[in-house]
Amino acid sequence: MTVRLQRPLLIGGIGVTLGLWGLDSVAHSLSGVGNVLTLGTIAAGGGYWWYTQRGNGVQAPAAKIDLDRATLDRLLNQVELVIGQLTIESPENPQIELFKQQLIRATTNLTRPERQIAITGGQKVGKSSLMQQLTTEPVVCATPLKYIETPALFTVNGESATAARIALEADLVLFVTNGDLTATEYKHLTALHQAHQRVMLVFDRSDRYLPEERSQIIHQLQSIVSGTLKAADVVATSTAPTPIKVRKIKADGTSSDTLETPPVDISSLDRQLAHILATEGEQLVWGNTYRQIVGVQTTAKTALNTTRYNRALPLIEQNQWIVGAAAFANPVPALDLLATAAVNAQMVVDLGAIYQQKFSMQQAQAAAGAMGTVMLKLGLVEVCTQAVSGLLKTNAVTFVAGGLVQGLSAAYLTRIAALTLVEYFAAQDLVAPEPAREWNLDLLGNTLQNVFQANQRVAYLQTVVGQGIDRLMPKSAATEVG
Ligand SMILES: Nc1nc2c(ncn2[C@@H]2O[C@H](COP(=O)(O)OP(=O)(O)O)[C@@H](O)[C@H]2O)c(=O)[nH]1
Ligand SMILES: [Mg+2]
Repeated sequence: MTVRLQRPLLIGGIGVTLGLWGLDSVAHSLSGVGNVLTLGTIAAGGGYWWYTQRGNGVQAPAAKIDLDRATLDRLLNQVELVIGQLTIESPENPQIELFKQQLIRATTNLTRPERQIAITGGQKVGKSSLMQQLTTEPVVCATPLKYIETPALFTVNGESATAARIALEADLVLFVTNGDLTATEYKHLTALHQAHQRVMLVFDRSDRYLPEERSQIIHQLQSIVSGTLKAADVVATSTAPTPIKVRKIKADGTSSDTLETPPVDISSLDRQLAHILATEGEQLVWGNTYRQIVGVQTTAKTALNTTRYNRALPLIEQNQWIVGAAAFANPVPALDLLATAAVNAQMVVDLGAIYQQKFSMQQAQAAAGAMGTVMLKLGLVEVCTQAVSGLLKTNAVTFVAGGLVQGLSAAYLTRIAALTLVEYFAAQDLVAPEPAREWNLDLLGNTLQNVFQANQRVAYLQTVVGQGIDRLMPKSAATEVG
């Protein structure tokens, strides 16, 4: 039988050496620095690692970008580009209007006079008592303030996520703790800070300690969070002190016990809060606006990538079966060559075009060659051909097994390669300012591994094999043996 190719297969580049490229290289983050969004993602960062390393004198990493109006404007500009691009590529997308409104809201936010302060922390740490005190005895400052108590953090009922969201939506967070800061609390506090949230650490219920213990605890807290918060941002309060027994000895030597409640004390909190509001009022809103814009950016990017993915899929399918049919009709002498066939340069160029990444044929060839080499290094060809052979045994089509195994494996590997490219491109700048960038081979390799693992399921392979038999085998032959 003959299989007509709609497009020549570009075989080459198998000898590309990748000396620098260790396959076990450290995991790379797909998102750019500064694009922190969910607390989960940020919490997964280096915060706790750093905390545990501090004993060794390791300095805090300066991961956070400096925030100012210019940075905000640049970010805003980027997001507008993404939305503009989405409008070009998917004009009917109903989300576009929403994104635009969210951006308008984010910019209006910059002129909002009021400051919102979230009170957060674990269960029963004194959040409500603090809220009560702050509302009955307002902080003296020129700014109108609004307080909100979040649900308790670190609970299993799912309220933690709500608490985290509320805290990120506010302009400043009062993070309430009692004495020792747990690793979990530390992680959360650091994550808030990384998201450009202004945080004060409030050590409440401090009345339960003697004065010297209290100052010891404060010092300890200050040193634990020193990479994140200034010492002045760590304060002790007692918002609902417990009555204590006071023994009075009279002149005649007899004594009487009375219960006395120590006074509420939130004075250091009041002072620092007033100071922050007076000196950083604008920055608080910048941080808030930043988080809002990043939120829009993330959803807009997802929308754009979804559009592109939907356009890429038919191309991937087509390519997969072209390559599969070629390998079926003309089996290669060495299975390793399948890896080379699976990532052809034209596919790199075509998928790149969907993702606004322009590549010269030469660059595409280098990338394709590099990917083919990684596929070999990972043993994907072997894993794949063995799995396909295994599945074919149950299909009773052994008489063409040689070519068919190759055809199906090539199709499957092509799909893996294409999905890898798609994922890789999706992680790049979505609106490429300049053509032809350098390939990040580490990232490409890691993406390939992830995509392969995600698509390794037998059920999925079975689908490819099923479709492949239909497509690659002439109907008559398939029914004869079937
Ligand atoms: N001794 C003492 N107890 C406090 C203090 N603040 C709160 N509490 C008590 O701690 C418990 C939990 O307080 P609450 O404000 O409801 O904590 P929330 O669950 O974080 O809102 C209550 O029994 C409060 O009376 C304080 O400053 N000192
Ligand atoms: Mg409460």
